[in-house]
Parts: sequence; C-alpha cells; structure tokens
Amino acid sequence: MSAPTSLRRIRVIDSHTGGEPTRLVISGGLDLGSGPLEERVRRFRAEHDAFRSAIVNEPRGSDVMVGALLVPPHRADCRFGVIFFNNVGCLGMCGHGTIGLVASLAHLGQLTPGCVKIDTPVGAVEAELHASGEVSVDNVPSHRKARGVTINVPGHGEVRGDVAWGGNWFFLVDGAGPAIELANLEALTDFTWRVRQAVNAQGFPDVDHVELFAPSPQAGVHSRNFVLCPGKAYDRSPCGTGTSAKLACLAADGKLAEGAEWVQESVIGSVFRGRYRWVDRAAGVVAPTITGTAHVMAETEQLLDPRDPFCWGIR
Ligand code: PYC
Repeated sequence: MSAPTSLRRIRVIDSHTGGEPTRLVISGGLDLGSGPLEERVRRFRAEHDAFRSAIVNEPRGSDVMVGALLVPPHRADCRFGVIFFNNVGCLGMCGHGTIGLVASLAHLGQLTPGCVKIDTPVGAVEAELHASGEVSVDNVPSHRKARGVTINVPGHGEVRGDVAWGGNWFFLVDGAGPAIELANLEALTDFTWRVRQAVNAQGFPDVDHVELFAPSPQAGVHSRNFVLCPGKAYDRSPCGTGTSAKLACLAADGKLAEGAEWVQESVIGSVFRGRYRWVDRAAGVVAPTITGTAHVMAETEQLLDPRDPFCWGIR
C-alpha cells in the first residue's frame, strides 16, 4: 500500500524512568495555541483526545505508557512547556515523566548539566540534570488535604488513609491490602481500584491515584509502594508526584525533617530519593525534590494513517 498524502509523522523519544515509560512528542504534534498551560490542557482534552489516544494507547502504546507533549512555555522564566497524558486522559504533573523529558532533551543535545525551568498545567517545576545523568525535580508545592480518612472497601472492610496533592491527587494508605510484591499485581490492582471508588464516593472525586505503602526489604530504603494510576495501570516507578504527596504527609506528621532524605522504592524495586523544604509550615505546604534516573530507549517516527481503523488507538 503506498503512503497516503495525509500520513501524519510524529517524532517521539521513548524513555523509561525506573521502568515506567514516557513517550515524548517532539514534533509533528499539535498546535494548542498560546496562553497558560492550564488553558492549553483544556483545549487538548476537549479537541484532541484522539491524538492522545493515538500516541499512548494500543496498538502503538500500552496502558502503562505516559505521553509528554512538548509545547512552548507560557511562564516567562521557563524554557520548555509540557503536557502529560496517559491511557485515559491528562495528568497535572508527572515526576517520572519530567525525569524522562530531561533525559530525552539531553539525548537530543538540547540540555547540558544544570538547571532548567519547565512549565506545566499545574505550575512551574525546576529540574536539575546532574553530570551523573541523574535528574532532580523541584516539584510543585504539595500538601495534605485530609488526614486519617476512613473508607469502607467492599470485600475488605475499613481502610484509613490520607488525601494529598503532589501534582496529582492521591489517597495514601499505609499497611493495608495485599503484600506489595510482584506476585500480587492483580490483587493489588483490584484492591486499589476498589479503594479509589470508595474514596471518590466519600467526597473526594478528584482522587485518581491510590498509593499503598509497606516497609522495604532493601537496606537503606525507607518504604516500598504500589501506585495505581487513573487508567488502572500501576506505576513501575516509585511515582514522583506520589512521592511528593508522601513527603507532604511525612512533613505534616513530623516524621521526616526538612532536608532529610526519604528513599522510596516501587513494587518492581526501582528507587527515587526525595526530600522537602517548607514553603508554609503553618499551612502544611512543602516544596518536594525528587531524584531519579531515566534511560532513552528509542527515537522513532509514529505514522498516523487515516486509512488504519486503529489509527487513533484502541479506546
Ligand atoms: O511519576 O508522577 C509520576 C507519575 C504519575 C503517574 C505515573 N507516574
């Protein structure tokens, strides 16, 4: 079959951060116009949902793929802008995705070690590319909204957790549910999905990530987590925004001192290091910094052929 003239070519860089993939769209994407990124993400949601699905969903992607659309920044002090999206919609911020973005831009020769500000729909973040290749992300201000919320999870019973913001909304649960082991992925997914529905029904409709915590068997690691993402995939990385929400809770509980390191492991054993500084102690608002590493895996051109019945993804 010859190439139709309407074939669209989308240039992407694929990376993974602690096992969690990021597909960065660097050209051939969309013109979302100008203005604040919170406006442009609304336009993306309303007018370009098929493009989102084409980039991350099967057959080109998978449920676990996170997309990152590189856009011109709005905030004057930012060099890049980014809109993150997944198999079901858009994310506010994405920690592993920002680490992947920085590694991909470095791979393209657009960044060298040092600091860069990046505009997102939920605020500016600052990333530092270290000479080692590690990336630290100063995430958006994070806070706990509600402490010790008790929910009733069908088939399980009462579960207590905290609702917190780390660039996305999380329900954080310590020490409940199946053991956080790779062998339990199905049970963990099923349990956290029911937790999410119960939390949403109990007056927290914006919570779309659920995070379970347990001790880690690794020396020097403070905790292992399992993070359920909005589209029912689990985060292979320790989740940058989820670790930020955790840091806000630890800070509010006086369990981690300002500047001290928190080492968070994911269910597959990849690790982020986190710390925070107070932004507003009385209000419980912290500025988290998350450090991790991403690896670039592919530079490709995705072809969008309107004759393909699954051109816009399986959704
Ligand atoms: O790292 O913030 C994160 C993230 C959110 C969803 C998947 N990863």
